[in-house]
Amino acid sequence: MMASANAKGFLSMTDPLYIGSASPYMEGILNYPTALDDVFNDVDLILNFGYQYVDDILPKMWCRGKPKNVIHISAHSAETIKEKYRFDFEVTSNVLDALQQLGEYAATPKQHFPADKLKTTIQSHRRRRSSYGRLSPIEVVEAVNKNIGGGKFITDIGYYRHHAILFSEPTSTGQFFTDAGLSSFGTGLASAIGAQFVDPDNSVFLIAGDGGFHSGSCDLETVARHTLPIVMLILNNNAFGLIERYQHRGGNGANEAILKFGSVDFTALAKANGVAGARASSFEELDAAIAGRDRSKPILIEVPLEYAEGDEFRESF
Ligand SMILES: Cc1ncc(C[n+]2csc(CCOP(=O)(O)OP(=O)(O)O)c2C)c(N)n1
Ligand SMILES: [Mg+2]
Repeated sequence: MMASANAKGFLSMTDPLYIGSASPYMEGILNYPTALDDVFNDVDLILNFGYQYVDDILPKMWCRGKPKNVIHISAHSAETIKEKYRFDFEVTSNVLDALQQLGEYAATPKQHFPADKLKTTIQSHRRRRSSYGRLSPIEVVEAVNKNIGGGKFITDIGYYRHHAILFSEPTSTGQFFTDAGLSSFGTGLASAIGAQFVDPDNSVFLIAGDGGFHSGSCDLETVARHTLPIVMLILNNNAFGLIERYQHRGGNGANEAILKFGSVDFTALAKANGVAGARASSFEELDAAIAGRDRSKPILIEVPLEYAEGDEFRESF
């Protein structure tokens, strides 16, 4: 079983049948070029529950290896997007009822489930720590995982969010949110504000890139005015990192004039808006800053970001 990003948490990572989530960028991030082949090659039946094309688990990710039958089970018909998403059979029904009925046919896990290697690879990446004063996005996600408790985890849009999709460990649905549809960067802070209003008793963690955060940082004033105790982690690489990767792949190099920007002191920006600011250059510093925060107030923690070597850019759509 695999979860789309926003369905993460419907099963525990320790469940032997649960693979976790998938991102079109996962083979590059994990430096595991056959990850999707290993998961999907031998599969002959795909059951999609509540599937939405915008959820970022794309047909190209599973259309490999053995021929497959695809069954779409959802409260809504997917007929209108059949050109992009081909299924053989559609069940328009209450998804929970369908799941309960199917439970009677559930298979027992095989001894060597092919996705075990994927889970092991994910675990080995979790343990890696940077040593160059900058953090990898995986370390930032790990710091959130360690401190989140029953809180919520929101991402803005940038390359790092695919690391969050793979490495976050929500224990229930409704805990991890990323805008996999329109993917408008700059919306992360507004989403975090909404989440904190809806759930004032639990912590809300936002991870945002510097580029995306520049597009919505005016709402720091909103955060301060309502004393929303959001933990904002700003991953700063002075660049539109994801777009830089696409431009490199185009073969003509990257156009630095539109990808790179000058250094901005996000801690000073936070303070100018009446929000506490801090900076963390190692996993330990980040963990300490999050754990030692005043939980009644917002905090912005700027994190110098480095996409790790071996984090090859590769996308499967
Ligand atoms: C409103 C909007 N404009 C442009 C894009 C295209 N886009 C996707 S990611 C990205 C760059 C993200 O940069 P940053 O937030 O710094 O994250 P990084 O990839 O550097 O970690 C851009 C421009 C978008 N998704 N939404
Ligand atoms: Mg950036």
